[in-house]
Amino acid sequence: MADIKRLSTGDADFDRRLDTLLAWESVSNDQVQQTVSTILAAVQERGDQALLDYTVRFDGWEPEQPSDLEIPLARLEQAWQGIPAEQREALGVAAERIRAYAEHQKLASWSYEEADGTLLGQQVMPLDRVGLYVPGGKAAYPSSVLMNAIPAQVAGVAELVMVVPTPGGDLNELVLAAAHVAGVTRAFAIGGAQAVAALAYGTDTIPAVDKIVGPGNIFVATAKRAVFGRVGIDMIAGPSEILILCDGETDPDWIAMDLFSQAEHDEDAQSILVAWDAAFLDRVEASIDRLLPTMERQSVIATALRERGALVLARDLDEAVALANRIAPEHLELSLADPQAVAARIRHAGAIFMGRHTAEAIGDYCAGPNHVLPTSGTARFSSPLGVYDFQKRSSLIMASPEGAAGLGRPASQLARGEGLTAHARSAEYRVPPGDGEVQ
Ligand code: HSO
Ligand code: ZN
Repeated sequence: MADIKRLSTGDADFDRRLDTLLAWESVSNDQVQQTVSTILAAVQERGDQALLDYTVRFDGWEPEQPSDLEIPLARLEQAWQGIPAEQREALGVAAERIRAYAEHQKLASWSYEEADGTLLGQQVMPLDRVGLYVPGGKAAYPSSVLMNAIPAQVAGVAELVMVVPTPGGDLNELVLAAAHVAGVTRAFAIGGAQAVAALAYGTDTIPAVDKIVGPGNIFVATAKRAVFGRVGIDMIAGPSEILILCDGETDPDWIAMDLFSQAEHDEDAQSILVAWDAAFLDRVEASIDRLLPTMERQSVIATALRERGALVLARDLDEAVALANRIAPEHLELSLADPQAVAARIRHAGAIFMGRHTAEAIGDYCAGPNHVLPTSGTARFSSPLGVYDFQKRSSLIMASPEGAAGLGRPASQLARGEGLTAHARSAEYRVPPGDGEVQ
């Protein structure tokens, strides 16, 4: 039988076992912290020269001068032209759908006028310049380039600076093609903590950005955490997760493959099925056994299922929904009858895939919604990456003379309560004589 845990909510030790299964610690160790702070300091002090040195050391190729680090836009276009037509077509379809969805997310400015003529509102503006980190190793996903860059472009960000490590100087054509179709404005062949540092502090060659987005390894994640505050960051993403709630009526092969689809990302990925029909869990387990040997990434999937996967027997749908809210998964599939009614009861999930026909995998590529989602239970307090992450808000206040008088009094009361006389008098100046100063 498949090497995947079987849990039942009725078991005495269920809570403890589930907590153990969900535990995920993304904090980096002292060694990583130390390395990252050395790299950040080096880039801050020595700029381009540090980038050149680290590129030789970590990426194994030797740029002659800093300008060699830049990937010209014409090179992105060349990659776009050079990939097979079917891939170009697929990237194009995905880009268009991601863009259309993102357009719906755009926040608009608003304002309203009060009875005395005072105007209040919120003005929404795009960030000026954003850095997009694209990993170069096993997780070099062109789809992630689209998911990170397109919302920024839709927000109206003028400059989109991509960095991508190029081990051995080898560029990934699909990544470059995706950057082209997504509207990246500058690209650099650098990676690791040094690329994050360059984007945060700027060098003679790399422009400093306002926010850094995109996934990366532990060094990149640690560097992003470290520069947060000087620049914005999106989130610190953990391994992929899928939670499936199934009423037992979906083809068990479909369910097994959906579990595999996230398990194949990473040995640490998490795939969990919750059903309220024990015989169905047996059928899915049989599908796992039969299908696993046919998978290209069999060993990654097997490890992920063994270490972090589970088939969970719940008492009923209500208990399954409660479990989903407790787990707050990155991806939640509702493979059951009336998925919309059930979705309305889900309070915590990065993305909800409704119905038997909605494979999570289409969401990873081309459904339209973003595949950069909160992981490790962070869906309790955060949301998918979206256009709003590339927009910021300014408050607008315009007091009418009448409003200034009306608000001057409570403002000066509170200011004097705080012992701030300049505040109080500044507000009182706008209160016409006779309306009375507050003492
Ligand atoms: N499922 C991943 C995204 C991805 N899948 C990229 C395939 N390519 C996010 O959890
Ligand atoms: Zn995926």
